[in-house]
Amino acid sequence: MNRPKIYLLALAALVAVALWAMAQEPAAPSAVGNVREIQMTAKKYEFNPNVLTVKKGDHVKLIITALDRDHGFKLDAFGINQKLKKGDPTTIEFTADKGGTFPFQCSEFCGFGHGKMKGKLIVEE
Ligand SMILES: [Cu+2]
Repeated sequence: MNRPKIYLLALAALVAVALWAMAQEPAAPSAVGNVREIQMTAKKYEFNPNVLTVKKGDHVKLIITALDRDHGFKLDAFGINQKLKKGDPTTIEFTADKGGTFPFQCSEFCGFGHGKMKGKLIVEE
């Protein structure tokens, strides 16, 4: 065999291995729900978006960035209470395994409007 042919064979083998490796990627943790990635921001005194709608069974990945100061994200129904450091995107993951409407709120006192800094998660059955 001449050299170019060997290189081509080696390249083909590499491509085959790469394709095989991609095909072996583990399936999503739950076969039922989809992964829902939602970007949010938090600032005095609102979350944006402040209404989140997902489907029951979805694996929810919230990526929240506090813009103006530290805030918090508290979603009691799913046992979540996470501090959000200003400027650092914080990832919060959970599985929406029950249907309904669940309030969330800021859990880090951030000023006179803190008590009004809230939103809701709607999990559709
Ligand atoms: Cu607050």
